[in-house]
Amino acid sequence: MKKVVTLGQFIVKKQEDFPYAKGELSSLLSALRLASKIVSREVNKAGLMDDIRGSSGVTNIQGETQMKLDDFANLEFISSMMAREEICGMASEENDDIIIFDRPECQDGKYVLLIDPLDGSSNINVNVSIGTIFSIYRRISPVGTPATLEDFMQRGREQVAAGYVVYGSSTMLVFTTGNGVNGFTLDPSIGTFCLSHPDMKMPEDGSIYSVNEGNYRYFSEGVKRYIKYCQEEAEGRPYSARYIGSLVADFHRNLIKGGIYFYPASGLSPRGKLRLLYENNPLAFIAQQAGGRATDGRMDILDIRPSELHERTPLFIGSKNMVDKVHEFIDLYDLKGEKNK
Ligand code: AHM
Ligand code: MG
Repeated sequence: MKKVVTLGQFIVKKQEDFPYAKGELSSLLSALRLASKIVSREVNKAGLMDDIRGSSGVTNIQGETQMKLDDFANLEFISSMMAREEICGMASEENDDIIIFDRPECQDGKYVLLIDPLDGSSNINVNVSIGTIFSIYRRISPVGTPATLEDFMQRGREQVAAGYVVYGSSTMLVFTTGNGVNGFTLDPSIGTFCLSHPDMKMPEDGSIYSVNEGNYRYFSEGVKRYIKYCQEEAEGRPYSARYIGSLVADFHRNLIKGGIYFYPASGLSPRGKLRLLYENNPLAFIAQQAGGRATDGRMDILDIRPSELHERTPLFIGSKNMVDKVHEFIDLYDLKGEKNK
């Protein structure tokens, strides 16, 4: 019989891999595991309960209407972290400012957590996959003092762990602590995440491109030319267009099958749409650990020094050779100043 490895067992076993192993990071991951299961339960019954599924009518900092499930997930992750002592503060895509955990025990916490509690929330009402994305850094401010903004404004390269949960046809938690990427599927009958995708590797090449092509006319010449390249019927093309509109789900599929996701800068959104700290950095860390690549069209996402908490950047992420290819087009048509046609 095949031996089942649960996420709990895996975390304990791998504790020695963690760079500052004293058990805090393991414990923090366990807290995330529990909160994810609770959110997964609520996501699964969202269709049954209008009061949860409906819009709360509150507008978040990005100017979007928050769904009630967003609120639920946000509060669940915040309260489950606050109840523990591993982290001294959190930043959430749903909150304007950082949340400082000021209990003395929390001020001794070595880590900060950044989270997009429910990404792709416009898909909740239509029973399409959504996700949670998280990112963990060691604090910069001294242990024993309150967390500061500086603790959150680190380059993606400084992440000690990152992951996502995809609430899809099954719920999966995928994470890295800088030693490869592992995926765990929730067995709902026993409420346990089991190792289903050990040592995940993103194929170097792929034949899927994921982009909101409705924005095509607003894209730069380089991006337009790359999209045409994906569609040209030569050398194994056309590629398949697959765009769910839930970054986690699109990324997860491309991680397994090979592909590229991009949300470029455009005339509509000059800095792109996605947030560096809550979405791009954690997925870039996972992509890098799985052998993929993530850039903003110019530089590696992981090298960008953030200048504000809710900063947006363009994102090109996925199979390494596909990201390299889109860069060829950007270099040729955008950076070298070729005129739009
Ligand atoms: P959200 O954090 O408000 O849910 O927005 C992020 C989402 C991504 O999951 C998705 O890839 C993208 O926005 C879709 O945007 P668009 O509808 O502009 O294509
Ligand atoms: Mg999001």
